[in-house]
Amino acid sequence: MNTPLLPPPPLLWDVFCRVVDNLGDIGVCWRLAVNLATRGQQVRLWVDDPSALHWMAPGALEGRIPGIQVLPWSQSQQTDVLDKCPMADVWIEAFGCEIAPEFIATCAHSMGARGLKDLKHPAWINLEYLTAERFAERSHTLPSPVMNGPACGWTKYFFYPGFTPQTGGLLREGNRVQQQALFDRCDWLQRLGIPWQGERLVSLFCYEPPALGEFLRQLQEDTTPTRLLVTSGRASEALKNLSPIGLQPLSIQRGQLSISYLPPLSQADFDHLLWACDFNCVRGEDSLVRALWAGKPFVWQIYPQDDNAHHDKLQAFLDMLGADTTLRNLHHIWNSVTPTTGGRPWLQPNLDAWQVITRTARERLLQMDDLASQLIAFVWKKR
Ligand code: TRH
Repeated sequence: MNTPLLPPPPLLWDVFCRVVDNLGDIGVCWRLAVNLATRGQQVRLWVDDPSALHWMAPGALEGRIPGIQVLPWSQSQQTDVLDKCPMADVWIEAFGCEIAPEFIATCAHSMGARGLKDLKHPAWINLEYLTAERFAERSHTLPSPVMNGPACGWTKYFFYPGFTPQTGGLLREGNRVQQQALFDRCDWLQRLGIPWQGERLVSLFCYEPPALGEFLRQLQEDTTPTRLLVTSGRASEALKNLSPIGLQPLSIQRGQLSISYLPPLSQADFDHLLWACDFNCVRGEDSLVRALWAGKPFVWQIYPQDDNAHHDKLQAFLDMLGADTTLRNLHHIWNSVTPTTGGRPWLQPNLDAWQVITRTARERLLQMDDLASQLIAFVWKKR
């Protein structure tokens, strides 16, 4: 008789997150922590600025999310605290944030002191930024030997999220498709107090795209009425700074355009927003992935880099997406790759075509193993 295969025992993961700017650092790390925890893992999330978790993940800071403990970064530098912490099986350095030297030293010394020198040190992973550029495939899982310090001789591994099976894949919940199928947008909009009358819904999560004013003008003059759902923070600030529109406390109406300003949403509700809308404006990294899973047409504002390195990254993404000319034009204008002048490149009549493009890419991406599952499998291979 065959013995049934037991699932591997849960591991203890230390995820390290430094908030540089915006919401993506903590947004990605929190989703990763949840994805690992729902796959039976234990996670300690060490973060220097957890403030956004108050609204992004209610209950997280109070320890109410099973399997996840949020800890202040400063404690990762306090040897008296660390001496009482069990050693983790895995370390994840998110986006090249460097683990505190005190943390590494405490772990290395404790292994030495306990005669564990020859045992495996924690699997050490440098989780990189998401890109569709080819180097992600080439660099995924490459080792990087540690050359000095108390961890000299250990090995870190690069882990690249990505859009092909040769990369680490994307963060994705196991029940995502079923949840979206059960979603009722009328209920959700009502719960948020949005006075929706059946008009087209467009979400706005962006930095300060120079084309924003032109976009709003087009929506005002369109034949189809639109309600813009503006996320809190930089997007609503960007609107405030557009003099012809001006910011109102709740909602405003101009021509065919109505605007509703949203409160900060939990990550779960941020997903609901993308599910509810007919067109999504997203930015950065995590919301891009969520827009893909939402399967609605979208425009992506890429995180800008000084030397315009983000232009190549954008092209690689559009190639991966299989974007047609109109969708490329829209992205080029939204990201100031081409000037905003002339043309009315967005919305009708291409929403249907853009939706097909998104859904086709989504089908392909759904075939890949997700990032958390790939991380778990990789760590077990290295043990
Ligand atoms: O905030 P971002 O622009 O983050 C960026 C990018 O990650 C960029 O690559 C990185 O270099 C930079 O940060 C440091 O966009 P992103 O990645 O989409 O993260 C936003 C997160 O905020 C996402 O997890 C969704 C969440 N969010 C909510 O949960 N509720 C909200 O109301 C809003 C507006 C966002």
